Amino acid sequence: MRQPSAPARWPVKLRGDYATAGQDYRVEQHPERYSDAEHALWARLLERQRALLPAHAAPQFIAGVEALQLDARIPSFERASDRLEARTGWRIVGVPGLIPERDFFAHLAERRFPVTVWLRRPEEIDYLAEPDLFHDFFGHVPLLFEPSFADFMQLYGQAGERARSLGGLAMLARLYWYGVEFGLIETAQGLRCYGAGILSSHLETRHALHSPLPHRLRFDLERVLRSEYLIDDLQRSYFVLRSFEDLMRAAVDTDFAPIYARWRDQQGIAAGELVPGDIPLSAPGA
Ligand code: HBI
Ligand code: FE
Repeated sequence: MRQPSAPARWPVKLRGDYATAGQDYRVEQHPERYSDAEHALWARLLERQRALLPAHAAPQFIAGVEALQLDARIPSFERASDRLEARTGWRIVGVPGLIPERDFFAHLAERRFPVTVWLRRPEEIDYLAEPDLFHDFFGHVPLLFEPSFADFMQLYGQAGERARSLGGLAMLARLYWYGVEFGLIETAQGLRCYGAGILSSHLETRHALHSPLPHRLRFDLERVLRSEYLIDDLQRSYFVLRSFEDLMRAAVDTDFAPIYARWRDQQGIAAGELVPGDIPLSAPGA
């Protein structure tokens, strides 16, 4: 039997309690154990991000937040899962924090989204180096109410094992980064954010839409698979979907194997660099 432990080769020391995790890294949430101070911090984070949504978030993300009926208490994963499962068949499972890729993919492939059970400290309200409950829950769960995106996430989990056998894991991780954590989408109101890493961050949300610095490029799957990323700074490029159906279709229709074979051993495209074929989209004004 494998003893669950924090994933090795992560750049920061992980703070979660991995000793109590099951073989698939699941832990109980125990919503009754959060302190009043933790609920208060959740409420602050929620109010601050919720205020940005009308002008910054994709309508599907906003609809997901509404469906979750969040309030000033840290949500129960069980209750949220019941709402989510009724809509797209996904459930939330508690985890101690980052888990090994293999286990993460296995949950996604079964339509289970791993959410970290602990909340950041008050002094980390603007930034922390590993995902916490606010990032995982507020950032990721709302879009799982969107049917195309929900299907894409399952497909992503299924693609993991195949990528491993083809030496494509590092490339596939870039699709998660740019397509799930830091994605933008075109809407009738202009560019909007849907990525969890954007919408769980006050700074990144404003940067993604209003800063003159980053590129906002038309989403292209092969381009994304070749693109390096920054894990500890505001992004220098974002990729823009036309629709969530497009993301799903690109993932279904593309044979990843020849793309891995073509680029696996090459240097990736540096963060913020432009290459021939890129289609920059105009920013919606500062
Ligand atoms: N574990 N809990 C958790 N959350 C993640 O987002 C996550 C992970 N393990 C691995 C991982 N992400 C990355 O390898 C992605 O590229 C899949
Ligand atoms: Fe995330």
